[in-house]
Amino acid sequence: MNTERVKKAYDEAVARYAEFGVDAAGALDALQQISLSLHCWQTDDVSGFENTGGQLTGGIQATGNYPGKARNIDEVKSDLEKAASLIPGRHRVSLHAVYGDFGGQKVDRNQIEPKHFQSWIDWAKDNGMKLDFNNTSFSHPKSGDMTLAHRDQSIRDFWIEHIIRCRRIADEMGRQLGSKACHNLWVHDGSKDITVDRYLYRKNLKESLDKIFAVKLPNVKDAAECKLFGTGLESFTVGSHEFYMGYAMQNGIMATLDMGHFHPTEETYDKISSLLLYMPEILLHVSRPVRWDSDHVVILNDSVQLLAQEIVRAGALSRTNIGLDYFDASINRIGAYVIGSRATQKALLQALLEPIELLRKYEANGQTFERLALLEEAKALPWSAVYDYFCEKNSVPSAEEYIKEIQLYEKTTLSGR
Ligand code: RNT
Ligand code: ZN
Repeated sequence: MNTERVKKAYDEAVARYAEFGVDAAGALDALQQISLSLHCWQTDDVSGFENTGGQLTGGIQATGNYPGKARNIDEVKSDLEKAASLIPGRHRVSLHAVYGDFGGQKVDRNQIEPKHFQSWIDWAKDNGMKLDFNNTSFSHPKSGDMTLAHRDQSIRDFWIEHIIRCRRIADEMGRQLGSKACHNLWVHDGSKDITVDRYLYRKNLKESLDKIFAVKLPNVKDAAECKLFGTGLESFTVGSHEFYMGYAMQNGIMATLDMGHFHPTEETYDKISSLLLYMPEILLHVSRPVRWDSDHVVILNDSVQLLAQEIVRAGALSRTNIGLDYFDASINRIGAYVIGSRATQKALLQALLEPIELLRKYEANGQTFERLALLEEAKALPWSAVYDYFCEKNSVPSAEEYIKEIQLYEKTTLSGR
């Protein structure tokens, strides 16, 4: 876009926001400080590089077969670099255990070590990025319907070992990169049909977690992710929201809120102010469920806007780790990163630009008409001019200009795969 026009529109926007006492330049400084954690698994539809040719299991699914899927670590890196070059600001990358650099060897999940992720750490260093990490308990012959909650002690032990190793890898990432790594623990454990021994499975999961977290690690921020249900595991999820909420509070770890993991009529944002009264930090998986936890690409919709508003209104930016989690195999995958990341940033910026002082005053005075009217009017304030300027300031294409960059990358790079 024409840089001068962007600057002019931005200056106009600054003046308009100033009429509400909102400091638009200050909002951009705040946005600059927010790092999103880009989930590596959008590059290859959650396949990873164990070279076992396995299928995605564990109640999750990536649908579509858009060409250009990353086939090796170099392609994942190249795609992440391309996406990052089209998203303003400095961001993190979240890896899954199956994305290790195994050098063609068969390394089972209970054998992975920090050395398998050293090339990722070096890459992150070279690119000025920080890393986060996730255990992979799905898509494995020993995972079936249950892992940490399994009736069989030897299966539980296998997965306990895997996750302790994952936390050690995260610790090493955090240590070398000088920024604590979030380790997100998610297991799909559940069952398809009526389950009568629910207490037993939950007790098993709790005991497994106690063993996993008994190992204290200084460079890790631990989180655990709940879920309502997975496909094929519709009747019972061992790690429900209440389960992990209790566990996280009792054990000083973070709860992860994945936007796809609640009832369709439930909104994720409303959980934030409750959780943050009891735990110091939380982790988000920004996603877009469509009818179920279908992990569509994040867009600027009500749920994401409500989430961003709640974080900003609660003054909770520094206590919220913002990760993305979706895997759409039906569109250009780099485009998927860029749309979702930029939508999340736009929601945050809108929230940072909200005329909150006046809204709070109205609320305190019981002026509910005025509050609703200003909330409506705030939707139309020129936030997009501020976002375009943010892109230009970060030397990243503004507005729709990234579309042609992605088309070009598809032509020059992806189409050869
Ligand atoms: C699955 C969880 C989990 C995964 C990733 C791949 O329902 O949301 O976070 O999406 O670990
Ligand atoms: Zn998730």
